[in-house]
Amino acid sequence: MLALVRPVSEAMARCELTHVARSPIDVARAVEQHVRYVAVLRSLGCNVVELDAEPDRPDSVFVEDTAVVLDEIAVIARPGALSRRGEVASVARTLAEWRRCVHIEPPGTLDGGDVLRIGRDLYVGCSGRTNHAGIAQLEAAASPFGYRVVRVPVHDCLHLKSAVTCVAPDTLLVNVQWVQRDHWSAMRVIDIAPDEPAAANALPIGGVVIHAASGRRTRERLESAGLSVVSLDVSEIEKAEGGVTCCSVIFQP
Ligand code: CIR
Repeated sequence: MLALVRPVSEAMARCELTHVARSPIDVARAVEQHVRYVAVLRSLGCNVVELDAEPDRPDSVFVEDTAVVLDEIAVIARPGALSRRGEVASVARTLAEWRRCVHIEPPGTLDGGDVLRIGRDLYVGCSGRTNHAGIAQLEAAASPFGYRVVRVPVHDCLHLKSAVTCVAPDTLLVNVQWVQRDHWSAMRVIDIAPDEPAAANALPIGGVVIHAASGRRTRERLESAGLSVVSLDVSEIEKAEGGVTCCSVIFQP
């Protein structure tokens, strides 16, 4: 697997925040946490490609939002937050090495954090960041390759993948306060621990689930379900309303 990442911006303290109250971010600590995150990706067999830092773009570490890489094409996002639109150019240039790039155009907006792929199904969050025009453009780009797009309302959180992620081929980790589980009736569902609302964001790689250390009780649930978990302290990334999926775009080169 190839993992596209970008270093933490020095300006991260000026990040976008929607559902999280602003609290001081220790950028040096965020940098250390990100270095450990990248080391874990490498240890799990990912070939890491690091984009150049974008020091003036506070949220640029959250590369997940900039693109959706399918087997056949890369869909270059058009982030819902105006301050993030400039992040996509360098991602598109880099991804062009591996995929034909299709761009989401105005008035469409789409954040990669809203796209959950399960097989040939793309579940797309109707969130504050991703609009119907953006989803329709994603559908037009992906459906010729046999992908089915399913629109999923989310509320009280930033992205679909704040509320639900796939932790194993047949298993989801879900916060049912933020998304309804009935879109996935055929799958096994693990509920997050109720006092850890942000804990549904998990990143599975090669049979291991990367998960934030702040979700200790949810981690216990994952392990009780037979999953192997690597827990990472991402406290500063969480203060920027990010999680473990947001800091990479992972695909088969
Ligand atoms: C934002 O609001 O855009 C950033 N502060 C956080 C983005 C997190 N990305 C993600 O969950 N995919």
